[in-house]
Amino acid sequence: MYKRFLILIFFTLAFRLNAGNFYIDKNASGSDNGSSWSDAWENFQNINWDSIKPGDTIFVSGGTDSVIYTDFMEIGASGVESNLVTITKGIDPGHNGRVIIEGLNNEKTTAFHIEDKNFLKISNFEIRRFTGGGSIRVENSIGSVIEKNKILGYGSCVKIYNSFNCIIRENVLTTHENTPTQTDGIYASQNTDNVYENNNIIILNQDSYPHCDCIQLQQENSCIIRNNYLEQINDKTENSQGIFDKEGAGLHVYYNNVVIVPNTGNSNVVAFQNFDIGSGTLRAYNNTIVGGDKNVFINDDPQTVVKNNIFVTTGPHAHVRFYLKINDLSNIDYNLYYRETETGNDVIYAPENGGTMSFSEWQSKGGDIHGINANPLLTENGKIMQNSPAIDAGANLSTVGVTTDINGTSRPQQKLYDIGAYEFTEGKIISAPRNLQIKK
Ligand SMILES: [Ca+2]
Ligand SMILES: [Ca+2]
Repeated sequence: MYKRFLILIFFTLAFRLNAGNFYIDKNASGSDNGSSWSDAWENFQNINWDSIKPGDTIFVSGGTDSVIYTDFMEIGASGVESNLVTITKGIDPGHNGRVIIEGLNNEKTTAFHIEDKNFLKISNFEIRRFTGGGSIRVENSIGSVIEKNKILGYGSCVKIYNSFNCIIRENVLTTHENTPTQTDGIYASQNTDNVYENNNIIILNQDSYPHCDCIQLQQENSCIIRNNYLEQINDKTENSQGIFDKEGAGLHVYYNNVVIVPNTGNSNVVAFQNFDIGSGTLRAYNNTIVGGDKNVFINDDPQTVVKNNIFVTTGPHAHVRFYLKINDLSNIDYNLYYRETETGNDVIYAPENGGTMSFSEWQSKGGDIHGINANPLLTENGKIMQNSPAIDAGANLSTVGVTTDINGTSRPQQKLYDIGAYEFTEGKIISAPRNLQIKK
């Protein structure tokens, strides 16, 4: 037994020692073999992918301040589950500046392309002005991680297809201000068990034609969307959605997201739509959803659970819509509804008599028995202020995995769970603003 343990240690160490570092620097002028900064590969095409093994890291030089690459990378190696292959910005002095990958005048429409390769991590790059679908594009991949990149998209920022157990996290994504191209923050299609978390996504595109969503999911099979700050800053009144989740399957869990889509009139702030072929079921917990005149929330799922969410709308139309009969209306509870106009309706519950109803009528049907119909007192970025009625008014959702807020602050603070994405912590924690943007 002891011997077997030693052998195990030996192999673990051997594997670790084997994991290597490789280097790319467009300003290097050595042997171009990737072995050191001085002998770094001089462009992305010169990478010898056969030499890249699980656990290896490829560093790209950012110089002392920044280096701009007009280049693209077709990923040619895989990691394994316990040892990813990492592609990231340099960390050594003289090489730890910003790595900017420039799309205009580029031969390719995407900066990084993962296809049929697994367990990769792409992190800490600045990518701008790529015109294709996905400045980072992932297809048929298992266990890959797209992390801490800043992308200015002239098309969609991150696209991921037919992949499994991938994570898109802590990216700062924004778009061109006026282009007829679809500029989604994240466009995901036909993936299974992916996680989309802690991203800041701001859609600036004003063009009225393209369908620009902060996050769009198409036929996604089970996913988690949590701790994201999602905002549309433009004049579009349609084709501009926060989360658009269509024809999914499995469990789709959204929590601690702030979604702000103030101008929308004819599209949705958050839409969960099974249509004919979807069978997905939604769990929406502790989101703060602020929208224009209608369609803040659409749902096609009779088994849905919707708790601890703030729904705010600026107009008179009902903003929360349940199209199908909910099997158990006690699953829709502890939400706060607020309509800025004095007249109008709060909820559309389609199975019941045409379905448009005030908050009190909704409660008389059995919805939101512990809910609130009052101004949540939000800041511009969706935080609750002191004296907000959302403070200590939520259900304890620790059993379903909600134990922190959008900033990682543990729940509950004070006595009980707050409603919405933020737990109120007056004077205790200073956090960075979530609506960061990258500049051109
Ligand atoms: Ca879209
Ligand atoms: Ca609290």
